[in-house]
Amino acid sequence: LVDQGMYRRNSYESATGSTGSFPFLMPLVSPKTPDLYLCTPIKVDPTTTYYIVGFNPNATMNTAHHMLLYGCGEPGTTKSTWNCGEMAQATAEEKASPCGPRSHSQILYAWARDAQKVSLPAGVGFKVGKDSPTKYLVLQVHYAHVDRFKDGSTDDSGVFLDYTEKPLQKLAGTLLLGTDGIIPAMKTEHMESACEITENKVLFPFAYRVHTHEMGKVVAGYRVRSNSEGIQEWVQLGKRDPLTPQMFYNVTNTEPILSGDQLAMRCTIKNTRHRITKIGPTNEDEMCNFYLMYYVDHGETLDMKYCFSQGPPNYYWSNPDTGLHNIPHIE
Ligand code: IYT
Ligand code: CU
Ligand code: CU
Repeated sequence: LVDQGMYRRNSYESATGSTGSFPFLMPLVSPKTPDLYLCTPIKVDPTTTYYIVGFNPNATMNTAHHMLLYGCGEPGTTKSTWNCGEMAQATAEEKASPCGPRSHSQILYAWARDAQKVSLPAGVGFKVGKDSPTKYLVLQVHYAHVDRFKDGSTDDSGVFLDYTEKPLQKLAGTLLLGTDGIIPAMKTEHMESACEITENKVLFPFAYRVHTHEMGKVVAGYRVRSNSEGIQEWVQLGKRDPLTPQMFYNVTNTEPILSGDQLAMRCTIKNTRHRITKIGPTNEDEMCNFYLMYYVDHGETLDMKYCFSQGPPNYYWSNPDTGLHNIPHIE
């Protein structure tokens, strides 16, 4: 799976060639500052197309607070590890991704709280390597407490990537819905976003993940379809308290998403501060994200990777400028 020319440290890959389990682990790091976010990259062998079909975590909540696995066009750096947290200088527009600037970037896997192994649906895989924009994988591990490293102990938290080289027809993709915007002091705000699917593809949704910071109350995503009478039918894809572990969960409805459907999301954020809170990368800021994982059967995943709105006070579902009239105020 890995380009051996550039990265040799994970050299105990399966020898069978066509399928295997690649250990993508932190290279025995010893974090010394609490709340450190460490990233490590691997370059995928660019001469071969691989399909990642499962994720087997090698971590415990005693050590790792959370882990995220990103697919990137370019990594943020080619150092073997780097501090990829906070990024105080990053603006909300730059988004807190450990991929290179303006590079292709998507989250493939998320782990928190002793979550178990996950397999994609049978026959579904994330395409990486030769015939894919994902040329690198970046693992991010959040080390919240570092007491156990005081004596120089090291850590190899990470994830075993189950992969195959046998071509799969069903390709997995992620779509990220989110908002910008501000939440007034001492106010509960709804942050909303919606986009129409305009590509002529059939999406089979299978997992979702929500993300906010500490003031998030609920995040929900929906498929919205106008029926022949022009009435909008709402089907829930997922809804969750964002302060529960922010990993991928099964969608609540697996009905296909078709061209012409809208995808809509809402975050309810309760600003308990006596000052405004804006969308941004730090804990002093908030975020509002709904990730949808889907597969397509034959053909490529969506060109559309993001669905972001300006959020409050400029954008709500009911904004007459968006064409999204009559959207009920569901919670
Ligand atoms: C401003 C914002 O909403 N940032 C999110 C979403 C985001 C993720 C990725 C934006 C872009 C990306 O390439 I991947 I552009 C955000 O940073 N979310 C956090 C992580 O930092 C990714 C999260 O846990 O979902
Ligand atoms: Cu964490
Ligand atoms: Cu965030």
